Amino acid sequence: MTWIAKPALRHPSLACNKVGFTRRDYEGKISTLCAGCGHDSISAAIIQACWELDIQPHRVAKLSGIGCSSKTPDYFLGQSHGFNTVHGRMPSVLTGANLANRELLYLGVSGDGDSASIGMGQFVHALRRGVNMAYIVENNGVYGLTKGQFSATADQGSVSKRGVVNADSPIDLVGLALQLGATYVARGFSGDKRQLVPLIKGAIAHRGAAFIDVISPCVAFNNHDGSTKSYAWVREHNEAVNRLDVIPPRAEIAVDYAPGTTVEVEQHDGSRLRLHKLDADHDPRDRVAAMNHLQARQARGEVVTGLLYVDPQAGDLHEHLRTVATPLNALREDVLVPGPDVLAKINAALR
Ligand SMILES: Cc1ncc(C[n+]2csc(CCOP(=O)(O)OP(=O)(O)O)c2C)c(N)n1
Ligand code: SF4
Ligand SMILES: [Mg+2]
Repeated sequence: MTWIAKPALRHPSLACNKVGFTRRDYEGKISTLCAGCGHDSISAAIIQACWELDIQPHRVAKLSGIGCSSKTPDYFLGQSHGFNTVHGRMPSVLTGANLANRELLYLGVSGDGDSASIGMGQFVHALRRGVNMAYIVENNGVYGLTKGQFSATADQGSVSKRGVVNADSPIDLVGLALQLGATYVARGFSGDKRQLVPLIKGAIAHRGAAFIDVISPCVAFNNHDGSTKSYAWVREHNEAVNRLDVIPPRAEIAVDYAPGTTVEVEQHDGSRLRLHKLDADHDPRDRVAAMNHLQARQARGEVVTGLLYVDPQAGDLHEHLRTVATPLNALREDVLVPGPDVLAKINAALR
């Protein structure tokens, strides 16, 4: 059996959010992943983030490729739109859907194999075009679904379960996203929900291309000594640059951070990202500084997590293309096909 439905029973005393949904309403089918897989923790963080943001489930479109990670949209947001694409093709399908209907919130879920190998050509263009989405890579350094081959994000020198040493240079998707022009770039760890939930909330509230690389240990094939994507390794080498709070528009402001250690940025939708700086050197509004910081810490063998970079006033693909405010899929036929007279005028203007 590849999926198991959850019982529909709801305890009447479950807490509801502002739009009347319980946390259970954001769940999906019962996961069939290995017990302890980091991907399940990421699904739980997505559920929590959407519930806390008071998002109406029908406003979300979740898209994925192929892999254990790409199976996970079946395990959350069971009342949302979903599209499980071909391996590595999620970004182009998401881009097309976003162009057709700009009113949905787009959640792209992928794996390190799905995005950093077969889907690399798609991944880079979705980011550089500024597609309005929250793009999450569940990064375990292996192809989990096909039995644990090294993926392109596996660190040089890391050792597979069978004892093979990886000789290839790794692709760091965070560094790549910064270089490509993504306007919200973060790294999380599936084992740190306190950090991950606000990172996801901030990405969903962000307008533009938001990317989160989440280190997500594969307990079946990449959680042994010698792996740099295991629970033990990431816990030992995790260097968080900040702690994030996301304050939705009109929410009461409660200050709980020491003055002088907090950066606050307001996003398009009026939400505020409040960043408690753990590393005094790091300014998340400076792309070049973020790239330097990442490289410097990586050279020391540290896994940098937190919100690395944000441009709170970024534009998105619709702004770049100057599309109309009405979603294209809601335009009537007479607007979409204005007839030969209008076409003749356009042609005349181009002569
Ligand atoms: C076109 C095509 N090529 C290869 C495969 C085989 N395949 C399935 S999943 C996968 C890699 C998945 O790795 P990743 O995206 O890291 O997901 P994980 O299972 O690790 O979460 C591959 C190569 C496929 N399904 N389709
Ligand atoms: S094989 Fe790895 S990635 Fe796939 S479900 Fe099992 S632990 Fe998770
Ligand atoms: Mg993987």
